[in-house]
Amino acid sequence: MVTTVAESETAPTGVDQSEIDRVLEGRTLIIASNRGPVTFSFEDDGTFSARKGSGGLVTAVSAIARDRRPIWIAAAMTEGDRARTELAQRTGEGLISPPGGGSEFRLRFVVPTANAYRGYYNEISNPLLWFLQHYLWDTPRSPDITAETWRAWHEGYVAVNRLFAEEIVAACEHCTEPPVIMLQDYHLYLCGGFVRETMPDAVLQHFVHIPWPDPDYWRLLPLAMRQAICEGMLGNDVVGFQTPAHARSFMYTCESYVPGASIDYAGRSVVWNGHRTEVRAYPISIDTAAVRRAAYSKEARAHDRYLPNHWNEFTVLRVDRAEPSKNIVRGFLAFDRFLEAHEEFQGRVNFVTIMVPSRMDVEEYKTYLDDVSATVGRINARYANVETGWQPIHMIMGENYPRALAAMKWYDVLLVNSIIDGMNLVAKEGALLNERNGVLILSEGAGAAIQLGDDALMIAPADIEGTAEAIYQALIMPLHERRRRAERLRRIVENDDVGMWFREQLGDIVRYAIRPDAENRERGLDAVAADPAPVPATRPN
Ligand code: GDG
Repeated sequence: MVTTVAESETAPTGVDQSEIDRVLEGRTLIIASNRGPVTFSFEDDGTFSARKGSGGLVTAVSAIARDRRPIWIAAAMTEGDRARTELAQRTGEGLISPPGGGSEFRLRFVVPTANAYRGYYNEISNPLLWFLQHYLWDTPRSPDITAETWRAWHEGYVAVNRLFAEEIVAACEHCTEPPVIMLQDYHLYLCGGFVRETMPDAVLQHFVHIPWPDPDYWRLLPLAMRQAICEGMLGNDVVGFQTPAHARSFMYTCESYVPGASIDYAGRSVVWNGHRTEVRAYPISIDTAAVRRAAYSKEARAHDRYLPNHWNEFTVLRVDRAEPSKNIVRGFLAFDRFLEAHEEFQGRVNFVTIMVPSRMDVEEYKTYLDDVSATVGRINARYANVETGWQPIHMIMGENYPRALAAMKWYDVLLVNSIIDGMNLVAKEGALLNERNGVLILSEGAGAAIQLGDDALMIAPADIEGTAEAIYQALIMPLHERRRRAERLRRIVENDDVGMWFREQLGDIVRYAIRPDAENRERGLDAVAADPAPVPATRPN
């Protein structure tokens, strides 16, 4: 059964665009994320060139925030970023503009030492927090929190979050009004609290792109770490999650691990240390116009010429970063089972897999990719037909966003079977772009299930037999049924552009963090205590 979102949990903020514009005018907007909107390279002739940063987060946020000319704070990822920062410091340039005079954003890089960055990114953020938040641990064996983890925590994660906070504060030096600061994702959980210590008036918001697990699972991290993470988040005025369930888990986690936190589950807020934090769900989406443009661009059309070599009478597609939470191996096992159970489809259906290599410096990712390759090899060996040259699985590897979008136009079935994930934007891109009334098979663990589940074939992510059956049902579904579902999916995505995701966050920032502040600036804790909403500290059933 598909979970529906209670209306009150996603209701629009009641703040219209003109009020957002009026209230935010004159306020500096700061966005902070680990990865920035561009990365620099140092050329032989002494100049710098810049390349657009990769990843869904950067694409989504930069597309919509640029009208407000934000200052973007990001970690220096390349030698070029570091050299460009040195140049800016030497010349007193302050903010870095992208080459070519683009004015849509200005940049400041945080430049941690290699050791600090390794601890923050390669030891805490990705192997620990990402795995925890996707429920990916094989708990009898992992994680092991050792002295080395603690060193990475203090010298890496805490230290780099402090650097981000310092850089944010420095960027606000000349602000006449308290700036609006929007923090992104799991790399920066401590940052809001650190900024609040120095700038009590700052307007702070944090959006978490990945799931937020239940308190029991968080217990696998030492109390001091999980408590610091929750308290850091409670430095914000508003915290946002992909789904209402993740937002509720956050409140449960605060109730469990933050002494003195008072939770209002009905009003969706946490009061701690004299400060109220609103807890909301903002399901992220795609920039529909930009995705369409990219899918029909010259670059994407170049792929239209050879991609059909991979298609068959029926084509099943998946597009993912190559990583364990996407559940790629089980998807292949389900396809194997489908071919076994429905021999009549052998030779007539191809499973095309587009995979973007990801985080190959994390051991589990490498091992997972090995598992994927071994599974593909085994299934292809089992079914390949030497006479016709047919092989069931076609694997296309490499970073190429236009190619991924071009492929989405063609599928008959799109498989998005992630185990537990934030949103899975691929489901939305496919629904928007597909031209063949393709059927979406969607995991209950994908955030997108809340919006798209009624018109997709839903599967439990570990259910190989059920996924095999869903592939069969999708391939035999009558045209009128496929068309009805595909049209509804497309309409849902068209009505839910990423612009709305951003506007709703700005609306809540205005509603909860700026308006009450302007009205009650001097009241401090009184403003919290005087709020008419009761603050029951108990969980709803
Ligand atoms: C996290 C959360 C959440 C595809 N090939 C390439 C490429 N893509 C694009 C896809 C899609 C995006 O990458 C992946 O979207 P996901 O939603 O699966 O995102 P994650 O990367 O897992 O990121 C996730 C998301 O944040 C946003 O909040 O939905 O749940 O895990 O747009 O079309 N992108 C590039 N090169 C490719 O070859 N750069």
